[in-house]
Amino acid sequence: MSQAIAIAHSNIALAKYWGKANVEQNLTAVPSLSMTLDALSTRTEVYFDPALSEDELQLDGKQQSGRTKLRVSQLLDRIRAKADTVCRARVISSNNFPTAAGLASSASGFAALAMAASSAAGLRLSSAEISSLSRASSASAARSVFGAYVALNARALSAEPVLNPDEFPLAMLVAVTAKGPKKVGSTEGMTRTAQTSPYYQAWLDRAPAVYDRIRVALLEKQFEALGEAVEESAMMMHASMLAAKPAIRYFRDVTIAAMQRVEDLRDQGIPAYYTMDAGPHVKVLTLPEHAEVVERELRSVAQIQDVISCRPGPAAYLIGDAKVSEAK
Ligand code: 2P0
Repeated sequence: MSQAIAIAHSNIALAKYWGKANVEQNLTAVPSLSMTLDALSTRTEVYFDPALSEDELQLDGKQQSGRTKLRVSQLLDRIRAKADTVCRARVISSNNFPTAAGLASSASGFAALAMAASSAAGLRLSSAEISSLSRASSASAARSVFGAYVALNARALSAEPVLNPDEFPLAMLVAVTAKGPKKVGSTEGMTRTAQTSPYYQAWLDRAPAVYDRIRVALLEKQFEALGEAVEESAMMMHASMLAAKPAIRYFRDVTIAAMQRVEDLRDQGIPAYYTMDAGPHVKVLTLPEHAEVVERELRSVAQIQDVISCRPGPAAYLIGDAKVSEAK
């Protein structure tokens, strides 16, 4: 039996991806750029076991079936094809944050799975190859293979690192507004937006220029220009979804209240900018020296349940066989 354990960290897109250029291969229609987060991670153990007749998936202590398990098996199938084996696997994965609630669990999840499973299968793949395997399952996962600031170009097979954390240390405060899974998953939401939103084409037309501004502002360490473009990317993406039929609205009243609080902070001279993904949570980008006050302000917003203070996180990595858990 061969086994491996990997840890990957979640990421939040500063420049958003929404929409596919190729559904079958899961290639993205627009370029995206993210920050890998140190405080949100997934730990995944993979055991290839000849005694198994089918793959098994345990997620946060619960045996999984259905679509979640199918997506895992599809990634394992790609690895089995590369490694020339038919051996089934037992996968044990846990997140240190709520699963499937818009905190990018599929990003860290599939990155950790691709790294652990390829290693357990005896493959020695480059980071770019692991990123490509992750992307085929979930595009945002391609970015979680790398640390700090990471780009995934439109139609790219794999992501690439853009900047080291020490070159531009930023803080991302994740305001958790509601626990539990979201109503419309990202993949379904993207399909509906592409098929029904009159603003989808406008999003496709404008997103690359906003991505360029985000990339340049990051490389030139221009925080205000970065923050303004980050908000623009999020709002343009959500506008395209809001115009879908039926509308895709991830915002709740608490989401709007948190956005308002961030704008109020800016009026008081504190540089902070919000971004939202496929869920009600609000993520606030600020400079490390303002992180404490921004966190305190967010905690005082009614209905915000928790605030997770993040800094740029590491690339995905394997951990030694000695640390394989006894419980299987
Ligand atoms: C992003 N999101 O760039 C965007 C912003 C959510 C909003 O990537 O269909 O789970 O598996 O490729 O990667 C979430 O979508 O979607 C996502 P699939 P994924 O982070």
